[in-house]
Amino acid sequence: MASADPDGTARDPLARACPDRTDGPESLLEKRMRRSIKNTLTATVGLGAAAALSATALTWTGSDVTENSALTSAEAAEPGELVWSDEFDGAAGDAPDPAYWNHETGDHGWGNEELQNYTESRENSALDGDGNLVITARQESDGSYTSARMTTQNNIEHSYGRIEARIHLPSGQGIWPAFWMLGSDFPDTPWPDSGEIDIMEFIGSDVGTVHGTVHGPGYSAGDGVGAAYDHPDGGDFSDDFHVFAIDWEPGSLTWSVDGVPFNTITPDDVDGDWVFDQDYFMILNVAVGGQWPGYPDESTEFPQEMKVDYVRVYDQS
Ligand SMILES: [Ca+2]
Repeated sequence: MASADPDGTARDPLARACPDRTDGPESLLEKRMRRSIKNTLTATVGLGAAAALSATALTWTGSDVTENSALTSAEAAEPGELVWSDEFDGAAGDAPDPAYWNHETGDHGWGNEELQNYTESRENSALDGDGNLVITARQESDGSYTSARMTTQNNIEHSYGRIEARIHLPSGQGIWPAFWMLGSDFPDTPWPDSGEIDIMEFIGSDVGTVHGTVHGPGYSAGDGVGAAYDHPDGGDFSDDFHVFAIDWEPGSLTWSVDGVPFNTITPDDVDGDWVFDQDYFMILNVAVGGQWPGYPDESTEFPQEMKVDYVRVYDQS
């Protein structure tokens, strides 16, 4: 586990969201959006997984043919063999399987001035008996916040293929759930050189949008490279379960939501070394507060639950 640095400030990968302390959430979002504009998918409402497999008909704005081709080739393949999954079957109140999941604990802000104390308590992470892992962010009686952050480091580490999770997101001002990955050489190789792939981040006050981003040497924190994806019906991503995935090949990462691809990143898109040809481990967490999402206010309801139906890893086909 990545616990050698108890105060977390030196190596914390979640520092990705605070490039400089003068950068407010809006300007950071603008920065991310600016980088994402060229790959923004427009108005392909109702495109399901099957249609996504023939992605040649997608409509893009401001993109060129080369990028369309890259997307098509990345999405044209069926995922390969299922090589690992956690379906979170088990009795209500059970711990997530310790053969797969580590808990990272602490209340040091995690590099982003976050408020929560991550715990190993079943109050913050447990199976629900209906096939889901539930990570619960709580406000305790003393006003403090608790939640959970779980990783597969040293247990499940993988490269390439499809990495996906089916998640019912929490929401609210200051609520910041994520499904993401770090290079398995972390922390021996410090972040951001170790690399980070954010399959899904969600700012709980902005329920119509999810974000997919990479960070590496020369393109980390607010200079991470990625795209935002808006709910195709103008709806709320916390309304129900959604499937968040990357399709990952040597030299290419494609993000999708519910089978709809919305961004592809290749070495040409990053201003530094491509650090995505190595094994990565997975992370699930719900942060409370931080420089990007801002902080809970009187509108924020607790507890907030992130329900995860499954996490699945497929080899390349
Ligand atoms: Ca399940």
